[in-house]
Amino acid sequence: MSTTAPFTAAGTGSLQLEYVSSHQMASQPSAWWQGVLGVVGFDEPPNIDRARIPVTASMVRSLRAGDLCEVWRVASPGVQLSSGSEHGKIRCRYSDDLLFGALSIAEQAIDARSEAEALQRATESAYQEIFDLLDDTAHPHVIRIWNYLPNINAQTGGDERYRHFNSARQMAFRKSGRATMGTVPAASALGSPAGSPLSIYFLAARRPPKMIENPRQTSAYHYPPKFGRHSPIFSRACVWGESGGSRLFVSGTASIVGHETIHRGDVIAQTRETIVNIGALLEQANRIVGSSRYSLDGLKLKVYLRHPSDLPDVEATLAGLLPPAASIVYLQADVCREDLLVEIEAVG
Ligand code: 3EB
Repeated sequence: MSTTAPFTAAGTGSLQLEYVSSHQMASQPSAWWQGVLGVVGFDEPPNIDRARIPVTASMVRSLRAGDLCEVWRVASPGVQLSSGSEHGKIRCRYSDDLLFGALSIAEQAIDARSEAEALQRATESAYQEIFDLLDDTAHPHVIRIWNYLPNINAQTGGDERYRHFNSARQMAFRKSGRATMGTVPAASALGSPAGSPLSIYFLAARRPPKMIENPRQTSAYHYPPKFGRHSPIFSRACVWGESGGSRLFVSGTASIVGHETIHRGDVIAQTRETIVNIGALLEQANRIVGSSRYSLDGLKLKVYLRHPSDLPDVEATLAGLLPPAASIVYLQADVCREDLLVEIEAVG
């Protein structure tokens, strides 16, 4: 290994996503920890005594396995990561190629005249901090970003909180001079319980990903104004890395065809439609990598249910569509349209 370069090149193919319990995590060897970019707990931040590793929580409740954590790791032997640092509100850790970052902002702590203004300020400052950090660390390309905002469907100041979030997110992209369509990150935006902080985590890279849109769906950044004055800024999916070791990031995907929600009130049909949408993204991804590298069988899925009582129906539906050994984490979260009962994101 080179001792002069600040970090050993990670090799783009070595980015791993693992779901492990905090118990399993505690018994990992230091070689495993050496490559950990960041750890995400669901209900609450996991209790990890590794001060330098960014640890966060989405605050959404896990519906099955108790204390699973989402671990993002670079698995190249001998990889050297930055030691983990704080930049304003962001905690991050990075290799030459990849950066994981996380931040949480309590809206209540923001000086504003209204709830809507506090949420917008929190969102804009979060994104501003992220973009500033990435300019500094030379990982300018956001690949994937996860947004968890409390009470996502609640009305305030004459609009839904998700829509205020969308306005502020779009403003932050514009102010930083970033594109607001085309080369925008893959993303998820979900509701966390009232009183939670706005919680955002992300992966960024030195080299750009290849963005993917879904031919069955209107691009989110082209949604008509009836879904909000400012469109959501995200791509349906992206592929990052060299073809042999690339990773596919599928954004939060739901039962939307064109720009309309379909199968209102029918969680089973919504689940099926969502898997058809993910299938369409897999096809696009395979076209980009020039092989049949990606399939439903190889995905790690995160399934968000609005109503925990829908879990048996959704599990049974997915059991009919996915292999028995599929990696699926079920979480309770409000989805960003009131008529959506389920949303699924994936990594391949
Ligand atoms: C949709 O397709 C469902 O606002 O970042 C999915 C993924 C959704 C990301 C976001 C929203 C977002 O419009 C909602």
